[in-house]
Formats: sequence, C-alpha cells, structure tokens
Amino acid sequence: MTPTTLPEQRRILATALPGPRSVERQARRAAELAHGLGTTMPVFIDRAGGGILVDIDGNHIIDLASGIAVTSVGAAHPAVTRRIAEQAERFTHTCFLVTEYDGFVEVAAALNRLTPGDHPKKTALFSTGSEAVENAIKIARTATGRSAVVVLGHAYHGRTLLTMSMTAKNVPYKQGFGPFAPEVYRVPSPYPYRWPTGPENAAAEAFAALEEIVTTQIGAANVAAIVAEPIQGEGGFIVPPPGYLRAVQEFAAEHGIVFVADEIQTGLARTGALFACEHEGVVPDLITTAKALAGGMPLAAVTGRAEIMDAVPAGGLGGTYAGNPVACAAALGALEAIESEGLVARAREIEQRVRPRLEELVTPGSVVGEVRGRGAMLALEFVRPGTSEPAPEIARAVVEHCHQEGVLTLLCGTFGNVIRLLPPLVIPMDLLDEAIDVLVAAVGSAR
Ligand code: PLZ
Repeated sequence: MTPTTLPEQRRILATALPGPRSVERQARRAAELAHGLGTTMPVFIDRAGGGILVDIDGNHIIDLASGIAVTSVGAAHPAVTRRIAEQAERFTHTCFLVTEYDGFVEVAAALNRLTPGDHPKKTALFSTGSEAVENAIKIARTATGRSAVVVLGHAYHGRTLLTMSMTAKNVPYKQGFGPFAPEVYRVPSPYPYRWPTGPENAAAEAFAALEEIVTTQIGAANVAAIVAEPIQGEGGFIVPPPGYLRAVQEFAAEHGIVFVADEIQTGLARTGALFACEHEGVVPDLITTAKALAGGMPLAAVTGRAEIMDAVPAGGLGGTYAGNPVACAAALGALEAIESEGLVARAREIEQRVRPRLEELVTPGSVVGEVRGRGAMLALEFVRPGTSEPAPEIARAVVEHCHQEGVLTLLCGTFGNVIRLLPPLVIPMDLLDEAIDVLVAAVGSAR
C-alpha cells in the first residue's frame, strides 16, 4: 500500500511536541533499545514526504534534516517508491556475489557517467557510507601497495573500526571504542572561521602543514590515500577555502597517492552541483557516495579511475547486501528525480532564498558567528556574543525551540555549536520560508 499522495505540505501543531503518543512510546523504547542509540527529536513518524514529517500525534513537522541528507528527493518520491514496489514484487535479493541483475550495473554506469572527470571509471556498490569509505581505502591500499591514510581534523567518515579511526571527534563517536585502526594520520582542517592566523591564511597554512606532516612524519611514499570531505559535514559544515582541495589533489597526484573525496553528505545535488568537488574544479581519483543516492534505501558506492578500481582481484570486494536490488531500483528512481525535477538548480535556489536571511543574523555581538555552506547545505555557527567561543548551549536551545515549533533542525560541529539545514530539495518554498521564520525567531529569543 504505497501512498500515492504526499502528506499535506503545511506545518500543523496538533499537540505539544513531542505529543502524548510519542511520549508514551519513550518508556517502551527505553526498555527495548540499547541506550547507545541517540535521537535528535523524540517523535515517532507515521508518514513523510515532500518537506513534511507527520508524527503519530498528527503533527506536521517541517523537515530541515532529510534524515541527514538522505531524502533529497523527499521521503516518498513516486519515482523511488514505484520502482521499489516493482522491484520488490519481482525479487528482493539474490546477492550480487551469487547471481547478477541489471539494476546493479545500471547504477554503476550512472555513477561512472555523472561523477567528475571524463577518464574511464568503474564503480563498486555497498550498503552504507562507512562501508564505502572502508572499501575506498582497501582499493587504494591494493592499488598503491602502501598503508597510510591521511585524514583531516573535524573529519567524519563513519562508525566502523577503520572509519571511526578516521573520524576526528572523540565523544560520542570514539570514546571507549579503542584501540583504533593503525596507520591513520591527521592533518589540520583549513577551518576558515577558526584558523588561528585568520581565514585568509587557512588554505596556504593548512596545505603547508599537510605537506610537512606527510613528508616528515609519514613519508609520502607510504601514503595510500588522502581522504577529504569537500565540505565537512558532521564536523560543522566547514567549507574549505578556495584552492585548498586543488592543492591537496595535485600533491596527491605528484606522489602517487590516491585522492578520495568523501561526498557521502555533499553528493548528488545537495550543494548546488551534482558533486561538491565541482565547485573547486577538483577531479578526485575515487569518490564515495551514499545517503541521497537511493532516496532513503541503504546504498553506497565507490567510483573512480578504472585502473585503481580494478586493482583488487576478483572476490576481494563484496558484502551480502552490497548493491541490493531494491536499493538499486530506488537509486535509479532518485537519480531520475534529481534530473527531472532539476534538483541541482533547486539547491541553488534554496541557498539564494535562505542565505540572505541567515546572514542578517550575523551582527556585532550576535550569537551567530558565521553563516556558511553551499546550496541546500547551510549552517549557523553559534558563539558567546562578542567572541568566537563556541556556544553549544545556545545552539541546543535554538534547536529545541525549533522542535517545539514543529521545525526539525539538526546540530553538528566538533564543538556541538552548529545548526545545519539540510531540507529535502523538493520542499515547497513557502514551507521553507516558514521554517526559516521559526528559526530566525528562535535565534532572536536566544540572544
Ligand atoms: N562520510 C561524510 O556524513 C554519515 C552520520 C550519522 P553511514 N553521516 C551521518 C551518525 O551519527 O551515525 C557519513 C558522512 C560522511 C561517511 C558517513 C558514514 O555513512 O551511511 O552512516 O555509514
């Protein structure tokens, strides 16, 4: 029973949030679920689609999260749901390692065509973003015969052992989970807002630090891969200064290092380009995708230079569910929707609509220190008024205020002081405006 119409695209506060039914569910949740599973907004969802989440109390919540940049085409786009239903009726699974099906090859061909660069490319599919990053490292290690992996400060690459080791932030991602994977080295992230000698020096000095660390501490000839998010997501929507990624890519090329762009959060139209690397004219050797790729189904990919991708011998890559046929069908629907609905351009329209209103919040003595991001990946960094000291408690209060008003926003940032906006790219503009009204009012009352 696939709903054929979207939930009403209007904010409706039927009860206080969270409503009584959601509140009642919390006791059961606490009894049944491991404590380590967090939740941003404690409401149980009944339906979702477009820019709206409908909870079990009948509240219509405006979605500025997209399930963390996943439902860019909405949580129930007909191009996705119809293909899922059709595929599920034919078969749900064979395991591509056992017998083949077209969807897997079609998704790979689409990614080979759509990712930056016109060199010969190949793709391998997996299920989660973490798996894609892990496999990019396996591939880079095999292709280079080297083991070291270089990552950035503020990086997020996943929760599995290797990707957790590559992730920068300790609490909550790493605390108590060591020992970590070896041969992971960290270089400073060129975080313009917090660069000690000023934003204008971030690109050159961060690159110089990378060069020095790689040369003197690791040895360039030992480095298999440098991995970077073209905009750092969980770390705080940190946009690297112009030229930095290009310099890293050139350094990697010069030393036979595989340059991996982790586009799991930024990819597939989110930033106003199909891939965020395009804003910098950077062509990565390997690129990881997941999240928005399959409109809500678990699917992830590594795509890149054919000669690197082909380094691993047959049987070396895989996974029971890797490239599941229902997820592949969903991806073909999501890619079709991105194109047919012009979602790359829509992400830019969202930025044009939202950014000026957010920038008005940055005034002398404001709690908002900086507005940054690209396309429909925008963020506000909260600080103690008149300083650049992180103010996570203010950010949390603003998020809480938004939640009570039926607007779902998410926090991020190493210091927990960044509110990020990741609306579905199909959100009606009037709904988006209303959500920003609520956010702006919440910031106003936090002063
Ligand atoms: N690389 C750049 O953003 C996932 C994390 C949610 P998985 N980001 C959301 C959480 O707290 O677990 C992410 C990412 C980048 C890799 C990943 C990992 O993708 O699909 O969560 O494994």
